[in-house]
Amino acid sequence: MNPAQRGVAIVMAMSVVALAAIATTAMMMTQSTWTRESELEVDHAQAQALIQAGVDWARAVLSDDRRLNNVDHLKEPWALRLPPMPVDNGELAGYIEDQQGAFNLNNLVLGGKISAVQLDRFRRLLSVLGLPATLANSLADWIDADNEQQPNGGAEDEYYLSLQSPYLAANRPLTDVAELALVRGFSDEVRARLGPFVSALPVNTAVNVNTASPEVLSAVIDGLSLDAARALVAQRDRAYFRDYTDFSNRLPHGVEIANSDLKVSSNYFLARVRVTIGGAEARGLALLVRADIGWPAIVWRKYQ
Ligand SMILES: [Ca+2]
Ligand SMILES: [Ca+2]
Repeated sequence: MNPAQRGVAIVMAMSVVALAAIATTAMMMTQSTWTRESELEVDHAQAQALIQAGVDWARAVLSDDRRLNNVDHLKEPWALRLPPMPVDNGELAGYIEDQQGAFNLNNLVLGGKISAVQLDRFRRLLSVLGLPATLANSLADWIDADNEQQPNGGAEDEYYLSLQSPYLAANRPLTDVAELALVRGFSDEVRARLGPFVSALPVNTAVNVNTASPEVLSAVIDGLSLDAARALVAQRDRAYFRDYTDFSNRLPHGVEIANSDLKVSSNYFLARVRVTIGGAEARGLALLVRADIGWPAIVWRKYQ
């Protein structure tokens, strides 16, 4: 299919799920007593049904994509942002983000213990973003199983119990990037700067070199400067990496990779859906995990 045909196919797939949701909502509306009091509740239910339709659209698109190929890059249909689509009394819009194009913060710890290699990579990411290296220590302590504080900015129970509203270190993988708000040093400013480059996935994952930003590529590949990573991404925009060998062949002279934690495909995606009904806006997001067959499973979902 050419890009225009693909675009049409996606919009059609989206329309089908959206229509199903609208039908459901319409049924709920007929059943409810149409009083002023119930109006807000119906709008809320309608918004949730539409958000679910948006998430199902994302699942359908991702499942189709896996049937067609085992490579994931930013020119594929799943990566297109859809223009807002009109629905009853409002509109629905959404897009999908590859979570393996980001640095998975949970990679810092493997089997409860800090990975020195991953800790170094995360420090490089922090440095590229102009953030203090000490953040790597506090986050590693937050995730690792033990209660032994890392030097230089580390923090375990003793630190968190000394806060005005005390709590304990999680000592397990992050469930969501939003949890960073609890970790020592991760202020609003830090999280705003870091947010676009990180994810928090339930298992240790590889980085997809077809979707990773220059910042992330430079962090996870030894000897790849930010400028070299930018040049590589500019080249990738013209021709995506077909496989691992293709990627390693196109690296700058002298940069060697010898690790299996780089890939050209992804399994974890975030679906972001926005619904506007009668001027009110609702947002939902869902972390999806894709298997080789069938619709991706929902790891978690949130309404905002
Ligand atoms: Ca694909
Ligand atoms: Ca710990």
